[in-house]
Amino acid sequence: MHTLPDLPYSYDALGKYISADIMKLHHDKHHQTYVDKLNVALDATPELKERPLEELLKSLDTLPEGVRAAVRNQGGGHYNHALFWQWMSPNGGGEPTGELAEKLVERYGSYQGFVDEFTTKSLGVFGSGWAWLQPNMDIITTSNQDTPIMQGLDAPLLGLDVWEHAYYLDYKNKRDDYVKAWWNVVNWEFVAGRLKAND
Ligand code: MN3
Repeated sequence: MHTLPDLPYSYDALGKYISADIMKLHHDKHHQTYVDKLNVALDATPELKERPLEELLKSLDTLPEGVRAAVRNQGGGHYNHALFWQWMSPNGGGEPTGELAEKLVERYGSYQGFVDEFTTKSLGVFGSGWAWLQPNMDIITTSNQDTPIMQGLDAPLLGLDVWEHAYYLDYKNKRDDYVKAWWNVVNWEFVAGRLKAND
């Protein structure tokens, strides 16, 4: 049984940038639904129930056809959102330091250069999807709930949900305002920890 992880902070903790209304809807309804639908799909395939979600996502091609789409969409949604809550923090924002900062500057010229590139790619996602920073410092995007590990890539260091459900209540159709605000809550400590774990 997969379960919904608690938010690591209160619903209103990011309030200035992302409202409690959005956090409640996004976590309690959207994420919960991914978890529930994943469990329903796996109920029909008991042999997959004990396998870690990451492993299922990395081997989508080998899964029975009847469950593959559910693992991709609902499992991907669960995996992405479980990380997304941790990628934000009421103590977030500012700039990364240490090895992460060095690597970003090496690749993008400056922290701002990285932010600009990541923002451009986020705004370029047509419809629903995500933008990612990979351990090799590539910035990539995926559609729907697809996640880099499905594509044989490393687990992302950082990801941004650009589905409308992530911002519509606060920002209506202005995805650019949402992305601009989001930089103020990015949990760089968590991102840096993921880079370290990848070394
Ligand atoms: Mn979402």
